[in-house]
Amino acid sequence: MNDFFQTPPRLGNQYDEDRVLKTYLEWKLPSSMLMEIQPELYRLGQRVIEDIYKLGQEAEASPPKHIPYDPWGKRIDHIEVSQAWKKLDKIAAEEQLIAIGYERRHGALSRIHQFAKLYLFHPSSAIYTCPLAMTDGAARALELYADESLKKHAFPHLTSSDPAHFWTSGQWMTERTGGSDVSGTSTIAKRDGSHYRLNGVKWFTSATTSKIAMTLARIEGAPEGSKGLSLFYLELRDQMGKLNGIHINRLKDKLGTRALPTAELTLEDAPALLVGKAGDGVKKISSLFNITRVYNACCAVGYMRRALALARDYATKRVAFGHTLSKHVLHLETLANMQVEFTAAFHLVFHAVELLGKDELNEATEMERAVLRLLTPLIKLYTAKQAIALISEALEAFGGAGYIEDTGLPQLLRNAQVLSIWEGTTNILSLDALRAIHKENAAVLFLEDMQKRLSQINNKELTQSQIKTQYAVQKLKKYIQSMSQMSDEKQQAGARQLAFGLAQTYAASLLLEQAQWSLNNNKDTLPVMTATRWCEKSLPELVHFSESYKKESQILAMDYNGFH
Ligand code: MFK
Repeated sequence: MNDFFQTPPRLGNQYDEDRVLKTYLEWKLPSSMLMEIQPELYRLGQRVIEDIYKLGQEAEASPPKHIPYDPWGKRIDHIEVSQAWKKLDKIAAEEQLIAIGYERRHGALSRIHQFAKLYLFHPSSAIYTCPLAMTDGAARALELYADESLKKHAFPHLTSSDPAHFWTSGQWMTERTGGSDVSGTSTIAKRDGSHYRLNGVKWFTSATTSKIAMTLARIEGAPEGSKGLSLFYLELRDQMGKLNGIHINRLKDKLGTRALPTAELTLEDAPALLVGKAGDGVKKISSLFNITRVYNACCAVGYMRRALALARDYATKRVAFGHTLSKHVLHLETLANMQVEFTAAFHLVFHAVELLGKDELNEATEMERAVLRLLTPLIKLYTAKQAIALISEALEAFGGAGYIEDTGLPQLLRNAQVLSIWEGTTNILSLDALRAIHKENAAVLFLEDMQKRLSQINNKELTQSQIKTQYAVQKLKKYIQSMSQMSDEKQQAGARQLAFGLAQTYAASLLLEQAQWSLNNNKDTLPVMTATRWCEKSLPELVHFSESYKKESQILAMDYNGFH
């Protein structure tokens, strides 16, 4: 009998083994700050393969349950979550996963510290990063728009590192009429003394066990459409733990993110506070979802790195045709391309994180603010697609084992699939990029920023890639200039390719800058290989949309030209 058993993949310390993260932090942080936070990152890098990993797996295996009635028939709408999910909440507070971003002990660089921890935490956390993302976004929206008394009441809880005081938040935007277009929101807010009462149905409410939520509603008599919406704050339960005018209709049965309770709710006179003045609800909640979109991208790169770490380790163990996979050139080629994809995504995300920190402290230049505005939808849309593709490839690197539940691998792909859907789909974010280009003139400054970064590349090893990227910037510039002659329809048809092109070219400029820093500082040539390969393979081609191209797209999309 054959007594062979395959050796499973093993994860090492997720901070210590992550060359890309460590190099980035060395590049960006003053050495005193790095020395201070390194032990903490090392410790978290170990926890995410030990206790946090186990809790994440337990939480995935014990999804939440909705208990509508107590044994005596009384409506209670209890959502029972696993002990593991509760412990992840406690760990998130203790690890200061939100607090670091708001204590701002390292000024603008605090966001880099915080997101480095979130990036390590995410892949083991059963997506506890979802409530954290919304909590961080709610803290930011309250910081910007709430009156002093609401801020004083809620903000310290959202940013607390004490599990006994820490609150998480939900973000309820989606109704049955749709999540991309919120103009049909039918939740009505009626004034009741100093607060409001909300009535309506919310169709997707993630992390429904959170203490508070931020939501959109139309104040009685306000205009139709999205312009008539206002932003509201509500607390889900009263002092006794009873839901405040909220009925849980059911929990969603989802493809992934199974540890995370996502509910359909009916609001019946639910008490709520108006955040800021009436109106401008979408604009105000955009301060929240612009944060959750950065989280989404950070979680995408966290997942990419995890999938690669597993596939890379397995390649040193799995033997096929007489050799380990790591000796097969085609397999190496596959892993190499995945590593390049991940590194490009990593730099896009952490550059946005760096700018976010500066922007929040009013330390960003006009150019940096414009770049952040455009980069936020770009990183969200681009890294989500990369993560799904890369994780799918990583599963294939395990052969049949990648398709088997208890290896823990399918869970990665299922969970990653949500990244391109929630917080705005790829197309909605491509249109948001257009919004940033038109409303905030962001493209001009974005292109200038790339040109400036590229003009500072002077290592001869990087010249070819520098020239290729400069050429790509020129193509983008020409395309963007030509948009002034295009109808809105044509601009929209081209929005996704433009968004991808901007993201890919911006990534090239960052990879080149990082490669130059590495050559000059520690003589490491690996980033040169990464940048070179990215510039060889991943710079964009742009289609110019004509009337006949548009007609062809319609025929192809509907697979019908009247012929058959
Ligand atoms: C692991 C990480 C986890 C992440 C957490 C996941 C939790 C899941 C919870 C959810 O999924 S919640 C649902 C998420 N839903 C969305 O993200 C909405 C997607 N749809 C859009 O983003 C639409 O573009 C949008 C709803 C914003 C369209 O609304 P409108 O009202 O038709 O847009 P309009 O009129 O262009 O913009 C209204 C104002 O907001 C304008 O400002 P002004 O009033 O000054 O003109 C816009 O400039 C501003 N605005 C819109 N998007 C903005 C923005 N400002 C800054 N940044 C943006 N992104």
